Amino acid sequence: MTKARFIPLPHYQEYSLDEMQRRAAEFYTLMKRRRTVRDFSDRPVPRDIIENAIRAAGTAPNGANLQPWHFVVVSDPTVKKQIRIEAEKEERAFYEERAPEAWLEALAPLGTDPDKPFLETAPYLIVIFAQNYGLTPSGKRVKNYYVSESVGIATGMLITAIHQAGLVSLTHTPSPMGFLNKLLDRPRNERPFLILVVGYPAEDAVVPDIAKKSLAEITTFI
Ligand code: IYR
Repeated sequence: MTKARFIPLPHYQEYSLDEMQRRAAEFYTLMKRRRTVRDFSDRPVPRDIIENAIRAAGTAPNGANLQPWHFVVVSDPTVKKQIRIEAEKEERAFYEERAPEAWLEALAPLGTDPDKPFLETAPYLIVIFAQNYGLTPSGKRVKNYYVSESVGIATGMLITAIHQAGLVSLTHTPSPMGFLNKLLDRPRNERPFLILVVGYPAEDAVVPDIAKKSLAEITTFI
């Protein structure tokens, strides 16, 4: 059995109560400005911003610290186009055949449809893969734990990092997404989790007029 090794908690920063309250309020102010955007500009974005956002995502808490994720950053126009073609195929089947009426009704306020031009317009598609199990170099399976929770948390942190940097993003989930393994040459232990579309908003970008639930609606203090 491997023995645990401990070090003093590094870099913990305590703030005064005033400062903590100010920081909490300020962070909420920052986060409530985030909107999911579907109208992207093709303005280029320096790669180091994406690299640091992914580094931030990679700090996420996760099952047994096995870090069961892989991020494929797509900026190649040919690959983006292939992803768009495959995604729109699935989306057309979803919107025109597969989606139950109630699902389409739930989506109606968002105004989404099967056309996904942003998959080509935006400078980056970050395709997030969840590693259902690990693979040793010799091909042996290693169990991973709480994979969806871990990758979900990392994805949330990635979205936050992108917003904090001053860019916009869209969580896009063509379903099924199996085509991404083939297109991006990812191994069989990985399943596509979602595509995060990243860039600047188009100058004339619009977003649906929808609201978040209030604190009282989403919280119970006991
Ligand atoms: N995957 C489709 C449909 C879709 C589903 C949900 I739930 C959304 O919140 C938004 C879209 C699409 O990307 O259009």
